[in-house]
Amino acid sequence: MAKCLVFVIGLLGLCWQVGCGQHKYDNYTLLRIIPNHDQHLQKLSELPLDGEISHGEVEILKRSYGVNDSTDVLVSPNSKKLFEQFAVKNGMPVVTKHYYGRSFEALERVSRRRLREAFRVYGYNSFDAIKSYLDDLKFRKADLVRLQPLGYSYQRRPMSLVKISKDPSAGNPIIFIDAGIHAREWVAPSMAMYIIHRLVTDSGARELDGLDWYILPVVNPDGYEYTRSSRSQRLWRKTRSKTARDCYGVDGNRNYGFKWGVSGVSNNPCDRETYAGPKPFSEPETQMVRNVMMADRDRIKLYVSLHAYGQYLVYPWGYTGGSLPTSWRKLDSLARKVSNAVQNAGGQPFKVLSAGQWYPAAGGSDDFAFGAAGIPYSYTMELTDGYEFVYPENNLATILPQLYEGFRTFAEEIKKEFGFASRSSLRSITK
Ligand code: 0X9
Ligand code: ZN
Repeated sequence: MAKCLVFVIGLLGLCWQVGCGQHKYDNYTLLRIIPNHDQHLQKLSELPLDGEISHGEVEILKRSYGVNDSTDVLVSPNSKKLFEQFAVKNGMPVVTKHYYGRSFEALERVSRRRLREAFRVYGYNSFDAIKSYLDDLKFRKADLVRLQPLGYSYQRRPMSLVKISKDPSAGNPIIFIDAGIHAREWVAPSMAMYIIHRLVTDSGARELDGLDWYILPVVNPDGYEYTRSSRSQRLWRKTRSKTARDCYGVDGNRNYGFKWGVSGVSNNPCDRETYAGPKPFSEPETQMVRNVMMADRDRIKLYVSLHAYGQYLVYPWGYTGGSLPTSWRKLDSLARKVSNAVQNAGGQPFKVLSAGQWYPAAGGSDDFAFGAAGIPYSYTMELTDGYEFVYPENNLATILPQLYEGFRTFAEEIKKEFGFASRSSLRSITK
């Protein structure tokens, strides 16, 4: 009886704090600020404004990379006015867009209904559906597909690396793609799965000649499933490890052990966005990606981490905007070729620049791949623009094939530079 009373009082306390039946983002507004001057960019780079806007009330969903490229912020009812004043005071146009409308509720109903549905290539699938599809693929396409168990996520979900190769013993250059380190960026795992689908179904495709592909479609399955569990958690970003009393999750893309913590991170375990973790590689999920990179660091020539949103294709360094790698021209030129290929297929071009010039943030997987594992081409690809994180599922059938053309270009170019033909022509030159 006493226990029961304690429970009820606890529940009432919780209701008082967050409001029963209410969701974290109820009445939040998405504000879109458009800088049209260098000074505006400077002002925006100072966000969030400490002291003015308390933590948890404002989430920066996307930053500007230059003038006329929007900064998107999700603001609570309390901080909306402050933010609008900030924009107006600094002379920046600000557009208001309500984020949690009825369409979002409908989306939740769909995903709930589909919780147990089978895998769909042009869809947002559950982690279980993805896993079953891959387990099955391993048998259906045994000549091409192998699954390498990597370990378990924090909540004990089994993770496997999908290895696709016509000849695993040939020692081909490897393209390594991962997706879904950020839970809410649903389009990324769908892109990764589409790449797998194309690689195994396109008969006569050249992408598998002289190249091996490693794909990890959901790096953060705990977070991913959490965003699928309810409308109120749709915008969760981090992992789900317990980091403090009542606080969960680490930003996996701040957790890699290269220049860890030097810029663009939060040290507060309760920060919903960019907490870097208690130490580098504190998360089993980032450890697994690191292990894949390090085990084949000599053969992996291209690493692409799939994210959303904004249609950016960025390369190291991410931890600083103050310097570029000596090979930045090569990184830049390959990215532009990829962007052109996507555009020629009817897709949107990418904004190409270094990640740190966009906004500095340390501990990303791209910097680790490039700076620590020595992978010569490393990118973060931010998929889609115009719908923030809730990209309409109906559009996937249009955009995934367009984006795939970018991956074909990646493959062609990596083969040209590192493939068997290039190696033998090199040998004949050096002979
Ligand atoms: O901030 C991030 O982790 C990435 N953007 S996202 O909106 N998907 O969260 C960009 C990462 C770019 N790379 C580095 N800063 N190292
Ligand atoms: Zn991301």
